[in-house]
Amino acid sequence: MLIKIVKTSDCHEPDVTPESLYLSRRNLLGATVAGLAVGALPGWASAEDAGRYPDVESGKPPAWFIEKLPATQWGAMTVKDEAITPFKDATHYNNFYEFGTDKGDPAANAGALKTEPWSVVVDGEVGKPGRYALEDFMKPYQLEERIYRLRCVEAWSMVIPWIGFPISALLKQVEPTSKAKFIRFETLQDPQSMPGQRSGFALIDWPYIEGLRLDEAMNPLAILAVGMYGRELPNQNGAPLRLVVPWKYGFKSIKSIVRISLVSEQPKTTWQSIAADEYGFYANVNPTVDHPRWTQARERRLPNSLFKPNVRDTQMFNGYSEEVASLYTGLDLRKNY
Ligand SMILES: Nc1nc2c(c(=O)[nH]1)N[C@H]1C(S)=C(S)[C@@H](COP(=O)(O)O)O[C@H]1N2
Ligand SMILES: [Mo]
Repeated sequence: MLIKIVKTSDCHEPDVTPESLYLSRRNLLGATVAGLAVGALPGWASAEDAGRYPDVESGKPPAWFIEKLPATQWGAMTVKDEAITPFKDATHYNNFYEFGTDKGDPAANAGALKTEPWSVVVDGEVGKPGRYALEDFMKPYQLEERIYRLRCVEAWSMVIPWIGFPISALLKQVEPTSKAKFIRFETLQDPQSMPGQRSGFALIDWPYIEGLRLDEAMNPLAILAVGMYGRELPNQNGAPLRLVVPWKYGFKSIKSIVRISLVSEQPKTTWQSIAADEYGFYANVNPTVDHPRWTQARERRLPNSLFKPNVRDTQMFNGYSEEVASLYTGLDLRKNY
């Protein structure tokens, strides 16, 4: 069976996180959540916005991002009683196999990704197909901050303040035809800047592909993100445009998107193609349906360590049942994992 041959590939890691990664970290949570401490302010943001995440570094964001930021609606649909994961952890413990399979590889290697200029193609079953420069693609949308849990299928989780806009707003713009039943997303393919695409790690048939049913994509929780922690997305987190679907396992939240297609058939997604018995199309977070090789009943909330394992119970739909459970009435979630 395929998965036995390709051990290193699988979207799993040992249960013990290297403690050195976390033991030395300052705990920034109190300060960042309350937004009280104002550190070095990046020149591009208003003092108030920068004060939300005072310890976050930023390069020089693109002009379109700076222009949109002041009108951003902060803190919508927010996880209120759980600490935000420190920026350092959210940007140095990543899955982005285009840049390598170790958690530190994306931070180490994604600097080579060129995100400006960037274009996005919208095609398939839409009334208004097109190819857009990112700044034009973004024009119709107002940005919102959404503080969401992110639960990886590997049983770790974080809480991340994203900046983005609902996919429903995009669908309104592009006018899906009556044949459109799914939305399919594609990541950039560029072996020159993405070492994972040219390594011997040939398991993934690049580019990375993900998809949603159209009604899932219409759910207000599903967003396309262009930023996090009050700044633009770091490359390792999927700059300049990524999907965030917080009630599904993290692998659905595809990074560095270059193509969005409305399609009539369920798209064949990357992890499903690698091991369909382990990673399904739906990938809804579900504590009662275990991965064949580990339990999904619990998760490690990062940052954690050997001494502070920070283990918590996994919630159905990652805690978003109220918003999304009705999408799946009548569907056997054990079969449609
Ligand atoms: N193109 C692409 N998108 C991807 C991945 C990837 O390897 N390639 N990994 C996925 C997985 S498994 C997870 S858990 C999340 C991690 O997002 P983060 O690194 O911003 O926390 O990105 C998802 N999106
Ligand atoms: Mo993941």
